[in-house]
Amino acid sequence: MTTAPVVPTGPSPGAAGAPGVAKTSGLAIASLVAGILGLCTAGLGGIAGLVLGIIALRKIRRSGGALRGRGLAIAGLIVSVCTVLVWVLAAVVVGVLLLPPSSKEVEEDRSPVKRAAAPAVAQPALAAPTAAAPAELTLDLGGGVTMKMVLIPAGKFMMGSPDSAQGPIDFEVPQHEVILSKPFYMGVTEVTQAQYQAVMGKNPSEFKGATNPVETVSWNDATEFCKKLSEKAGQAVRLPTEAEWEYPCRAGTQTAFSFGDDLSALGDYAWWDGNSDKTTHPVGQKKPNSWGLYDMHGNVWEWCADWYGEYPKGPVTDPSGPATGYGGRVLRGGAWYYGGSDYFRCAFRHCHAPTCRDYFFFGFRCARTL
Ligand SMILES: [Ca+2]
Repeated sequence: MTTAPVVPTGPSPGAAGAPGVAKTSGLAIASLVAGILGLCTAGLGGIAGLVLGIIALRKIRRSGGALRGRGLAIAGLIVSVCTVLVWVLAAVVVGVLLLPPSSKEVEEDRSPVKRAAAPAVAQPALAAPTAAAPAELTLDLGGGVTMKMVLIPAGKFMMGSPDSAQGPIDFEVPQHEVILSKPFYMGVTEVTQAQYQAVMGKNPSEFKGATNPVETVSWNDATEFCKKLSEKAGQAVRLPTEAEWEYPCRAGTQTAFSFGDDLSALGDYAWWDGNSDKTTHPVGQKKPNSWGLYDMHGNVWEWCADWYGEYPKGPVTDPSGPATGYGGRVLRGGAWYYGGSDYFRCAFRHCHAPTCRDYFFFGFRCARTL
């Protein structure tokens, strides 16, 4: 096209072939129109415009510039070329969009964030993970009465007393590793009389007080309370196993008490013979241990789920005690009635018949399966 003769601006003297001029200009116009139409018809018109424009230019060149329409033909060609380019570009874009995703993109699409946004039906095997368990839990016992619990993490600890410990009771040894493989909730306080009344409709306690711990309850009474509360609150409430009691009592320590080995600090954390004035006291008045639990030492003994029996000789996971034991259920933590240091140690074990409700210092606290 760059070598084509210059198109005269005026009518050629030998322009006898007017029909030829008209025909060539018509081709050029057709080229332009086809190119424009090509913009709207996804390329086919553009190709037609190209063909028509080239034919027009060839005829103009053969005529030695006698034929008019070169500008129109060139314009038609430009539009047509642009149309074809747009068409190719559109085809490339569409092709990219329709290409199967790369393995990386597939992996990213399975990320938790995108998974959570995807319909559950479309990704049944990749359901969104459950929300993390809250650190605290409040159970509704009805009548405005609640029970607060805290999340106890899964973990491991050394249960019992070392052989060399001063004054360990025989059944505190051998000290052994316990793994608690699942987190669980533990009552922040002993079960109060208001809580017991709300669930059981009665209060057997000797020392009356809505916020005092319930006492004069047997192991059977305690398990019945947990069963009824589970039905009422729709929660899996139960007594803690003995290991589930000692683990949060220690709260990460291996000392005699959760606050160390200094007996002189006992009064800051526990109601015992030295400060109780011979009665129970409202729960939660002394200092909590570092895991937020009150009265793990003192106030009332706390029933545990296990039968009382010998400890295993090696590491155990999620222990639940012997099958029958020695006829008694475990009690832990000491009580307001008792003096000395032994009864309040984290490792100290006590027991009594599960039917016994003769003592005004036997109480309990609840655990809840996660
Ligand atoms: Ca207690």
